Formats: sequence, C-alpha cells, structure tokens
Amino acid sequence: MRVEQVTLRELHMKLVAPFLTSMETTTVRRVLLVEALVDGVAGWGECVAGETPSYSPETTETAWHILRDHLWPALRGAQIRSADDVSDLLAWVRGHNMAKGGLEAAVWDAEAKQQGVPLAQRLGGVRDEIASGVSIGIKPSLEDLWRAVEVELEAGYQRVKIKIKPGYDLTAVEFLRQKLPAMKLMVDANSAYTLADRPLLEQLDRYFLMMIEQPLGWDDLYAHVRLQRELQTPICLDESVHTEEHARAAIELGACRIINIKLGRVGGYQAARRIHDLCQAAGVPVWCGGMLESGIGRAHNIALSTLPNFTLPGDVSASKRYWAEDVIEPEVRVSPRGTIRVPEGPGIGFVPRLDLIERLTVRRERLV
Ligand code: OSB
Ligand code: MG
Repeated sequence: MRVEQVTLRELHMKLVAPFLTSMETTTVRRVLLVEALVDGVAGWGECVAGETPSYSPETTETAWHILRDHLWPALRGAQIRSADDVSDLLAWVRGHNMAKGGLEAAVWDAEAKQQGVPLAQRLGGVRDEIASGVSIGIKPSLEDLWRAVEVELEAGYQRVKIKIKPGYDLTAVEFLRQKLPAMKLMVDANSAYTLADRPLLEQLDRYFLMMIEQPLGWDDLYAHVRLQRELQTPICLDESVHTEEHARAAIELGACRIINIKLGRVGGYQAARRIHDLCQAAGVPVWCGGMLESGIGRAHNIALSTLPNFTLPGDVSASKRYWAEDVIEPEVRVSPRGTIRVPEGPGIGFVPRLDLIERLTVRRERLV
C-alpha cells in the first residue's frame, strides 16, 4: 500500500449549544479533517485537537503544521503493508498525538474500504452495537443541569457524566443524587483540583459515582496515585495517559482503576489497541472518550468502542447533541436503549457529505 496524497481541511462547525468545562467554553469547533488517498481509495480521519491548548498542548493550528511539515513527509512515498505500519513511520515525531491520530485513522478507513470490510471488524471488534453515555457541560444553575440530565435520560442514554470545577462539584452531585439515587453518574474535573483539595474530593466518595475522571494535574500520575489510595471511588484517567507506557505506569502504580481511551490523545489505533489490550490483561475496564467530534471522528469512535474491553458506556453520543447538520450520512443516532448500531458498510461505514464539507471548509491544502 502507498498513501498517494493527503488533503487537509479545516471546517468551522458551530455547536448547537456552547460546551463549558472547568477550563473554557467552546462555541465553534475548528474541525480538522484528513482525507488520505491510498492506492486510489479515499479514507477519512479527524484530528481532534482543540481551538486552544487547554486540554492538551495541541491545537488545530499546531496539528496542521505538524501534519504538513513533518508527518506527511515521513509517510510520502513509503510502501506499507498495512495501516498498522503508519504509526511506526510517524514515531520519530515526539508527541503531537492528535495530528498523528487523524492521519493514521484516515489510512485505516481507506484500508478497510479496500478490503471491503467494516473498520470495526478489521480492528477486531466484537460488538454490533455500543453503549452510549453523555458528557454534560457545566450549567449556569442546578435547574439548568437537571433539565439537561432529564433530556438525556429520556433519550435513553446509559450513563451521565457531568463536568465539575471548584465551586460546582459537591452541590451538583448531591443535587442529582437526591433526584435520582440510582442513576449511573460520574464526574469529570479536567484537572481542576490539586492534592490540597483532598478533603473535598474525599467527600465525593459518599455519592456512589461510577468514577471520578482526571481530578488532578493533566500530566501528574503521582498525585493521582496518592489520591486513589484515599478514595473508594475509582479514578479514571483521561489527560494523563498519552502512551502505552503511561497506561502501564498508571495501572502498576495505582493511579487509576479505569482508563478513558481517545484515539487522538494516544495517537491513533495502534496505540489505542495496545492500551486496550494492556488494560484488558490487567482487569482495568476502558471506555471511549469524546472530543466534540464531527461525524468523521464520531464514526471512528464507534469502531474503536467495539473492542472487547470497552465494557463501560462511553462519551460517544448522537450527532444531534452537537450539530444541526453533521458531515456524515446517515448521522449518528442513539436507540431508546442508549445504544448505537455499528454500521455494516466498509470502512467507517458512514458516507462523508462532500457538499456540506465543502460549504463548511475555511482552509484546504493538498499534500502530494
Ligand atoms: O475531558 O472528556 C473530556 C470535550 C472536549 C475536551 C475534553 C473532554 C470533552 C468532553 C466531551 O467531555 C465529550 C464529547 O461529548 O465529545
Ligand atoms: Mg475527560
């Protein structure tokens, strides 16, 4: 196989509602799509880097630069046996996992399309539907939060994750627990706390949360080890796990009991699958996180979530929660049981809407 050309596109996509975390508010996503032409077959990937470097050091802007000036030159002209070879060719670049992940994913889609099989099957997936949960941003009031939770439970979602930050944590959790004592509930702090907040974090233990996601420093495994020792509730790491080595360290040191896997954060399917396998062997369940993706990234998240150790509902939810119109056909839909059917068509199994993609594109570059 040879990757003949790559087209980068930046799309501006307005969310149906602003998304608030402990770090920032996102209103318009700068979506970076990667189209790879592999032996005449087009595959699509999405680089999930954010508009600002608040979640990870990468942004849409840095990813574009790294893709064009460093990753593509490393792949150009190379003869590869399979999409699994791509990450090795890109490994000399330190970090920039989201840029790598977008490019690698496009080649995986193209390869599965060439073979005429669903990407999920090519990856070793074992499910024909995945369990879907939602991530609910920080709301201006508890009443607004409750309204948002009600809507999602009504729609059938299997678990609710709420974003928390100092001053919007215990009260929000206690409020929801009083309303629904048995709801599958978890919180995500996006690194908003430090070990000095231990008394407060220990109080969260009273609410039977499924897990507390990334409470402490984005790159601080050791602080999480110390916190997990004191907590009954499992810690789930997101930001702190960028590589298989981090995952191994986190598990062996006891920094977490659950890992959120994001294709972008770990640099693509090769790393994601290795982390998945490592966690499975260690008895650590994983789930698939989200990055406010367009339909292209969402489709890849569905494929990834079919692997056997993705045993917890992820943050992969319906297109309409994010977009008035999504860039794939059909859009991602969620059943009343809170599940998403894995498509049976080749590759990602959703068709890119080229007309809409064209309309939303603000920047395009063809790399040959
Ligand atoms: O921490 O999981 C996160 C969105 C952007 C950046 C980081 C995170 C999130 C989410 C939303 O929680 C997940 C989604 O619905 O796509
Ligand atoms: Mg998170």
